[in-house]
Amino acid sequence: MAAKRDLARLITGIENGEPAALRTLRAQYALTGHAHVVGVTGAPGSGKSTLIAALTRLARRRGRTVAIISVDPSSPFSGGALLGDRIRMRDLFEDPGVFIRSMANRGAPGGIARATADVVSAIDAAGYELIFVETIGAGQSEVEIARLADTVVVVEAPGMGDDVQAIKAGILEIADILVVNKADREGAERTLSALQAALEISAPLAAGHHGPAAPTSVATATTTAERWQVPVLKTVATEDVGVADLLDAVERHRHFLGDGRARAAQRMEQEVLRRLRDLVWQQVAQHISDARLRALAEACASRQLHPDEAAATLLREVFSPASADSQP
Ligand SMILES: Nc1nc2c(ncn2[C@@H]2O[C@H](COP(=O)(O)OP(=O)(O)OP(=O)(O)O)[C@@H](O)[C@H]2O)c(=O)[nH]1
Ligand SMILES: [Mg+2]
Repeated sequence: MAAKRDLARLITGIENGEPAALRTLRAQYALTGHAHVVGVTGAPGSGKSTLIAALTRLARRRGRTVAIISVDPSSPFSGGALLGDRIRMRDLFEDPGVFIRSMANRGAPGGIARATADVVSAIDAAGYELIFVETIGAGQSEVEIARLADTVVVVEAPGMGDDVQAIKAGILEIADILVVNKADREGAERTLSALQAALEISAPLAAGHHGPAAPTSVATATTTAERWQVPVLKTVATEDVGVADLLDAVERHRHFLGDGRARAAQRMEQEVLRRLRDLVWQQVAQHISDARLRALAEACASRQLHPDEAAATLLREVFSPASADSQP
């Protein structure tokens, strides 16, 4: 396994979009695809970091190497951590078999989802077996990050409003495992049954965030035996209660996924298209001159040209520069 220091440096390079780091990443690509990537998402303060810390300690006792990526500025894993939290997790920071990294939340070229995907890839290539990715479960970018994961754990806590947060945020659909953390708190049972009820409603429609296309044939896709039953588990992360059951469920889900080639290919279609979109935009943007853009914008402002026409004009000019002279 690569030294933590080297890995940390590579990740900084990735975050800064350094060409050398991206070259290394591409060169190492064949080494990736072995880690089990587990997304842990949920409302702020639901106990995601505490739960990940507990899962990590247990996974270490089971002999696995673990990495934790936190896409969450207020996390105990990141710089803004409360000192007390960091001290409580010092054993993890000092364990050579544990790599912890928080993502810069802003400014990553290509967006945080892309940067996170690349960081996961770097950690995967470095040989870590289990990778936890912590995100706050709100908004599109978190859902996008969750999609990177093989297994998505959605964490709820009781008493965070009458409605179940996961349903509101629309992240129930992406959950492979649901957790009611802080089960020592009042209202845990209510949250648990609310989640179970919500699951029963959505279960016939969705088969986890990987959708029904993962099985290799239509015949297997329709058999219930192939369908993952989303478990709803209770935990008290601060007291290690239910953590072993949760890690068992995570491992069971990995088992359920199997070697995952078909699923990976399906996910790669999206990945390739996303990168194509970025690439096309970069290439197009390169060829648009500020002066030309300003001229067209002025034509739009004086209502001589519709913005759609302006955009179409620019596109045409980029792909056939020779005809540019004849344009308005
Ligand atoms: N009573 C109780 N408190 C818990 C439990 N799990 C976590 N906490 C506490 O809840 C607070 C928030 O926990 P975190 O692990 O930081 O929660 P988080 O979801 O990572 O929070 P953000 O990263 O800020 O979204 C901390 O003070 C924890 O000690 C639990 O099971 N029971
Ligand atoms: Mg956190």
